[in-house]
Amino acid sequence: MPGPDVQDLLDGINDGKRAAVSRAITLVESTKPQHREIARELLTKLSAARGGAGDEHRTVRVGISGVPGVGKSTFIEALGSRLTANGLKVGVLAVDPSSVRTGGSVLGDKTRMQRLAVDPNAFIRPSPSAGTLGGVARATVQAMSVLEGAGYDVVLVETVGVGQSEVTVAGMVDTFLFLTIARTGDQLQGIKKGILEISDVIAVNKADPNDPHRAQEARAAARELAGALRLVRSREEWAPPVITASALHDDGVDSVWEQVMAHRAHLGEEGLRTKRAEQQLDFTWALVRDELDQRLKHSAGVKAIRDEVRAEVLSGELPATVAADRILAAYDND
Ligand SMILES: Nc1nc2c(ncn2[C@@H]2O[C@H](COP(=O)(O)OP(=O)(O)OP(=O)(O)O)[C@@H](O)[C@H]2O)c(=O)[nH]1
Ligand SMILES: [Mg+2]
Repeated sequence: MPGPDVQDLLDGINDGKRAAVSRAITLVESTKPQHREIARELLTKLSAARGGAGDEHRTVRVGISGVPGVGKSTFIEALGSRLTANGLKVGVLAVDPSSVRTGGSVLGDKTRMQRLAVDPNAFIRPSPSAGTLGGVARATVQAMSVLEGAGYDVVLVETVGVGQSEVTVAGMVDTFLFLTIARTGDQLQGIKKGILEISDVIAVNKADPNDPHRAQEARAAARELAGALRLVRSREEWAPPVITASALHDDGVDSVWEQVMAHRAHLGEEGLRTKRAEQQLDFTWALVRDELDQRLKHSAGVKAIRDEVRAEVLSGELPATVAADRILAAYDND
């Protein structure tokens, strides 16, 4: 990709042109130094434009997580279609750690979002496939800025609830929605405590209205989950609501959205500002750590001693503390 013209892109984005949005996101996903330079300029100008309008908190940022197959994409299809029907512009981004692993992007998902995929008021972008989770997060946050600059009202970020990705996504959105399916008793233990700690709204999906047994199971699961949640989150002002829904039948999806809005109202203007500011600070350090990690990996000095240090640590000659000091010294001397 040749270096695109920033003003061209800005004009296109301001006009809400999808092609410009698409090109801008490709730009911010690029890891090439010369692209990063232009991307920085673009993002600075976009954020200045938004700040000037005084509505930088206008876009609703929502993270949606849950294990594979729980119905995230189906839910986004139902919710997104409702929102665009109400005249809102909806962006859908994905943070997919499996695409980090395989290097391929996994939103074959557009098949689960057939209506949204052709909806002129929706923009779906698969997970960037480049590099580490940190790299994907960086690209996603910037893609979000592009969408906000282009006047998108809602940005939904889908992520699979495995590994660290949900924590990463929770750190870039206003409200974090956890989708699960009916699980009770011992199965409830399978839900990681960590995810309950970061969720703002929880929905038990696949509570199909045409399947009373399943719907009833979902309600029972929701009650149990609400109980478990009270133990984990007893000291907080916001008690995350647990409700049932059926994404496939578009049932209860509106109630989930009401709860997302209730959480937003609970945060309030000032709370939202503080939350986003703190996220920026956390993200700053995450970016620094990620970059340092990359530099460490590519350091010539470290490369030169890596095998030797490895062998000595494995044979027991070299204690870990001394080995770490030697690696850091090699890095510093680069
Ligand atoms: N019965 C029923 N099936 C559902 C519901 N929501 C989703 N499904 C089905 O569950 C399967 C997985 O749905 P997806 O939306 O692809 O799930 P996902 O969480 O996005 O999955 P990954 O992207 O692979 O993590 C599909 O066959 C959906 O049709 C629901 O409310 N009820
Ligand atoms: Mg999906």
